[in-house]
Amino acid sequence: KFNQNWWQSAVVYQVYPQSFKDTNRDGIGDLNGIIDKIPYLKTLGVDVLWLNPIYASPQVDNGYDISDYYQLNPEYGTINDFKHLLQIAHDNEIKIILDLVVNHTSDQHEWFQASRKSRDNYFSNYYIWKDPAKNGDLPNNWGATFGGPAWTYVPERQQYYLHSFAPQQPELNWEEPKLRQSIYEMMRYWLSFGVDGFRMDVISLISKRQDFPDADDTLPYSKSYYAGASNGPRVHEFLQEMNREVLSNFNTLTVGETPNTSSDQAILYTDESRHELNMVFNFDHMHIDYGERGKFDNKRFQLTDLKRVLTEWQNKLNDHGWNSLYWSNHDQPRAVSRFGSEVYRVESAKTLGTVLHMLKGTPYIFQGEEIGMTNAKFSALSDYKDIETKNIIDIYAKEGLSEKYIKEVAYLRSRDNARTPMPWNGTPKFAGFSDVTPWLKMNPNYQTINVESALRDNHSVFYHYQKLIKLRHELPVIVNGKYQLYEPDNDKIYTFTREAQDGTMLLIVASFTDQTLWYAVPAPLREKKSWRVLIDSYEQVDQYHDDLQLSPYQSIVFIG
Ligand code: TEU
Ligand code: CA
Repeated sequence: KFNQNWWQSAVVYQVYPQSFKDTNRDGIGDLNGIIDKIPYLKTLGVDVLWLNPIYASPQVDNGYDISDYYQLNPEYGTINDFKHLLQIAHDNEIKIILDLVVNHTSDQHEWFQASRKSRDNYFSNYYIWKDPAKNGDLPNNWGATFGGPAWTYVPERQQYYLHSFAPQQPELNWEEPKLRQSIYEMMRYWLSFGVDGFRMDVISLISKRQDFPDADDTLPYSKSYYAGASNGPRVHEFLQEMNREVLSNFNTLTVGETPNTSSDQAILYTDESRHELNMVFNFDHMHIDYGERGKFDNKRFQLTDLKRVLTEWQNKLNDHGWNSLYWSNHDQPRAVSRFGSEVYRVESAKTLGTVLHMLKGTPYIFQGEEIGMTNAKFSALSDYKDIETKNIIDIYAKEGLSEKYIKEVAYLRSRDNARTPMPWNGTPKFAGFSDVTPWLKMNPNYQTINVESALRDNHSVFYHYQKLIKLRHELPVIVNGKYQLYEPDNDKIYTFTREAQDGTMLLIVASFTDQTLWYAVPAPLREKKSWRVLIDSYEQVDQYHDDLQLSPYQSIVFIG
């Protein structure tokens, strides 16, 4: 062990439970399916699994609408199945973290069912209620992420409740001390049960400005609640309290999902001396291809922008705080389709892996990324199941945009691209995921892109990821080395170094183009003549040269 915190040298693998592996033939992935695949994950070499929400839920937003924090979704299995999964994972030295969704619950949660009844019962204050404005209007101008206003009226209370997402996801009121204690109690329950930490959903939104200010027009309507909800006045106080009351008593990994959070604010969340979270998910590199209409657009990113935002976060969180590293998750398109190339699929998947895993921070692999899965080309708009995509399809159709364009942006950006079931093999119906029709369509390319073929091919993306993970476990410079960017304006090649205190250096040269080209290593780095090849995505180069011939999407890491 060369690092004081285990989570700094760990690699996390994100499992989307409903799409991982179905064992009881209902077309929905389950806990026993995850148990079945522990040997696979062990072969890959990951240290931690993050499971998206597995709790009881009406599934309006695929489990991010929880109706009971203490019950599991019966479709995924029983509490004993979960105990069994934890046991087997731990036996294999794999930790498990759960999603913690405490900015909102489902409207079916008993707290909300009680809260909505009257203004003076035990749970009245568990949610955010506001009187109508003077003219009977909405309390303010905030819109919700999945469409419509962020306020919904309840006649019993003659008040509106706040919801940043769907109306079925009412916002919890963190100003209420009883609510906070209820949350901490629930967290202690799961940590005592044996889970190893939490990924905290939209944790940057839990503290609202109590004046609930109108948003100005710099924010898109669907995100206008940021005006009074993101990084609010008490968010750090609440997290420090949570840390004192819960986290400090357990050996956990905590990662906060923090929309609308700058790198400066991220330091406040993750600086160890502040006792809040271990790391946060930053969104800046997710926004470099947003267009005029936001996420659902066909704009392609620029490599120079990617380098700029990744470098900013690497530098800002070098001395204080810690980064989390990701290309994709259940809310984002597939990495290859978005930041690489579907033509050079294997090549670009490997290079994306290399770049991410050579950065400073804790890498997160989203299921299927390790076999280079792509976005899913669905034949009909009705194949999409995700609430966000359906809402956008509706809005764009009303705006009069063509079906062709709507299909294109859904293909480029829908959350369902990441959510298609894991293709374990190439057999028809249904790729080893299930024997019955899955809850969401398979990616139609499962006959070529699947786990079985990746495991059969020594040069697959899978084995490249396996090597990257192993390197992180062996080389302290990958965990601790200081990052430096070279040639910020080069729009084809991403070159950076990592330098450990003992002088060990890594030089990473990664091509983001489909051309073959000659690349002159920057002058200051040529001096250091003792470079050896650590890993080459093409497995061809065996020696360092000042001038490198790079094939499409090739990346090479040198050590010296
Ligand atoms: O996502 C939070 C979030 O900020 C979303 O608006 C996200 O940006 C969007 O999905 C991208 O288009 C989290 C969860 O990861 C997401 O799955 C949930 O739907 C959301 O919270 C509500 O719980
Ligand atoms: Ca099942």
